[in-house]
Amino acid sequence: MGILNVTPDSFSDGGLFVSPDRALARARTMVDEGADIIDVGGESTRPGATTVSVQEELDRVIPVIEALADAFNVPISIDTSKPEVMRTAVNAGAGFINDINSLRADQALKTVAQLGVPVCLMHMQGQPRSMQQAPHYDDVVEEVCVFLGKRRDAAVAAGINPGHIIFDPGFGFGKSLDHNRQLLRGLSRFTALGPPLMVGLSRKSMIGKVLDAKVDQRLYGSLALMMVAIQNGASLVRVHDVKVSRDVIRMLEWVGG
Ligand code: 7PM
Repeated sequence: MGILNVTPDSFSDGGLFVSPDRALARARTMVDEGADIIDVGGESTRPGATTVSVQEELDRVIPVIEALADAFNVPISIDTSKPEVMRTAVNAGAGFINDINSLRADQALKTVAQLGVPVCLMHMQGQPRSMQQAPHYDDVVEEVCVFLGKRRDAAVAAGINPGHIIFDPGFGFGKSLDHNRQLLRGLSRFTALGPPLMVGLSRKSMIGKVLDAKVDQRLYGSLALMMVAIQNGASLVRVHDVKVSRDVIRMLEWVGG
């Protein structure tokens, strides 16, 4: 899954891809490099970020989704927590919902059940604005497992097809460096829950902390963690750098599981 940010304050792309033309060009590169899904996000979820209005988010993402749907056959994912944005995005051509809030917004479960598209349920402790202030767990792997299981139960109870559910432990979302490390080491516990597992590790601050590296110096660290995640059972990876990630995956496939 290639990341297409359409937020002017996006932490690593510097808001370069706001206009539909630029977004389309960036998406074309990722498709050519082997992306299977393009994840379009218009709501910054970085720690400390403030919220965006429904209208502002629609204005950012809908023209881009329409242009992508017109230009490519690649599935489009909408990265949002807002039911109105989910609905409008799917009507504009998106076929996948990526919700860092795990459909906890009012009407989100019902909306996705009606739309009938696959959905990624991600774990987050707290809210983006404050989640990195003092993340706490007694057993992070166990607590994330329990959370995802509950969200799956809520989704299925709301009428979402169980086969449409994907899990994501939410690296960096209300987690300390050591919590992220424990999640990576314990990732196979999540695969055992059933749904396919997605991970987002690309350029995240855990890499910056370990390597003392700014966001543009985190590529090799991202690839290393992605490889660990795949070896521990992840089947979807959300990345900025599609070509090099593809190379790593092809080499892993060549070795064989
Ligand atoms: C800090 C934390 C900075 C997160 C930036 C981010 C994920 C996601 C994002 C993820 C899924 C980023 C983000 N991360 N969706 N959206 N999983 N499913 O790195 O890990 O782009 S936002």
